[in-house]
Amino acid sequence: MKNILLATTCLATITGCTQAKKETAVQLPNIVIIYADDLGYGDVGAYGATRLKTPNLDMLANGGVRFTNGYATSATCTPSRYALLTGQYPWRNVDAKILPGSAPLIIDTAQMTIPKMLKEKGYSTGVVGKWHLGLGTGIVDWNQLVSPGPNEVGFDYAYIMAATQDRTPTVYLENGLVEGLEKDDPLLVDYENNFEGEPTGLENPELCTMKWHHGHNNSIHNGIPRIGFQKGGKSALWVDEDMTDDFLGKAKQYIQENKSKPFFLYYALQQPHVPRTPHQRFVGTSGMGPRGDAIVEADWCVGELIKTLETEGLLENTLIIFSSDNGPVVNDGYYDDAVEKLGGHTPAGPLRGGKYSLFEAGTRVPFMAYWKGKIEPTVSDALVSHIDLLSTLAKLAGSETRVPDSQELLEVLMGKSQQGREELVLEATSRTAMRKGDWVMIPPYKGPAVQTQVNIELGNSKDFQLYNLKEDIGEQNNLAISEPEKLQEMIKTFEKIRGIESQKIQQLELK
Ligand code: NG6
Ligand code: CA
Repeated sequence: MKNILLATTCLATITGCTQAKKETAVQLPNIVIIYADDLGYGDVGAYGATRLKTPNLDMLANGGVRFTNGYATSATCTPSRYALLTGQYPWRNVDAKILPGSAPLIIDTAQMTIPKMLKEKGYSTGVVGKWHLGLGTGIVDWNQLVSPGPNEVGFDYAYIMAATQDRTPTVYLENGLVEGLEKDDPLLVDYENNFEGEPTGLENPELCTMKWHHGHNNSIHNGIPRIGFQKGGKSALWVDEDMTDDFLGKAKQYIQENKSKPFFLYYALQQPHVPRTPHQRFVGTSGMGPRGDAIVEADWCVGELIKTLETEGLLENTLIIFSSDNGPVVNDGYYDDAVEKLGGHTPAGPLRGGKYSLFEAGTRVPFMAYWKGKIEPTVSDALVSHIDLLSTLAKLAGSETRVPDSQELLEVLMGKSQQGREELVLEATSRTAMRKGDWVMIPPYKGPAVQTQVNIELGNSKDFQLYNLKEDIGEQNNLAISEPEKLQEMIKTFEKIRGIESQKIQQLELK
């Protein structure tokens, strides 16, 4: 009985007025969230990509609900993942910023999370892939149990990389322990100072098979210079080109081992974040260099996961949600031909900006929900955010749990309603903006208009910006002056949610 939801069914009798309550056993669905890293709105066939082929993502998008206004909460990874799991806006937590690999866990172990909520309903919960939410409480000894981490915020099983593929430590952790570590070769990690005698990307370019463009010039592993220093732990270091198979293998295994009860799997793909290291069998498959090849590889992973669910007879009882943590970036710090081989492909699709940007491409991402036999193929223009998944999945699992920032939108997720959110605060590198209805308002911000190293427009301007996304999806016509009433309405809503005093907004944002 543990794994069933007791649903109440009302039976009307012939007389029409007598109702009897009957408890019907309904099996709770498995839930899989597949979360790509830096995949853009325009990187998926179903969202308009033509040169890049993503048949498995297209199957999910075209066979389920394909959201056209689906948002990550942030234009970078850590805040987005924080909000996804906790249902809380990342700007409420000052620590929800891009983290070094040595950062402490930023989710409070007392905080509600999707896996915690689902565990309470009898689910097994697992995370496989990129974590990037910090580990431990301060100074981590990588040679001991690293805790708190995913296991302390709701996951029964965790097989993760600590931060990002471009950050040390370049090892996997399984339930808090570095996998494959040998006692006589301890792993040391430092983000301030190098370890004596250890080569770096800066001093030893001859040891690098992948060249750094900006940042990424500390410790070298597998010919790739990273962010952060590390030493030792040689037996535990990952092989970048095998990462896809390593994570996919664990994700499949998790499904196979947990199929007898409802499970929640958070499968956090590392693609197409830098360094892009597709396995040899994907090299050259996109004709667009490693970024395109990594997307083809990620799409293949999605197909393999679907196949596993199908083979295990679970596909009809599994809700699959696919999205990306933030928008696209082409050159994010390595010379990898991504810019040169882009051709006519537009990772952001029709949107302006990209990763790190307050413009739409920073946070508006591919977002789809697929459930064979339960969700009808639908294109939904409803405004939805990853932040809503906690309350929405709670409703699905029969849980009473709700958290304030997270709206319960189960009917929308199931494609039965197009009544999404009314408004949403967007975040990019600690700056915030306001989406409401068809409109977006970006307050004035100091700082460069373009981040030249990554060649992305950040959304900064000394003036307020106001765009009507329905008529101007590419945010070309600033209507802040011609639509003063709309601007005021947007500012008011923004200030209310952000808790900023009206007359202070300009000073505050310009600080
Ligand atoms: C930036 C890195 C970038 C990427 C990003 C995090 C430099 C110059 N740039 O600081 O390469 O790692 O952090 O990306 O170091 S995210 O998707 O995890 O947020
Ligand atoms: Ca990311």
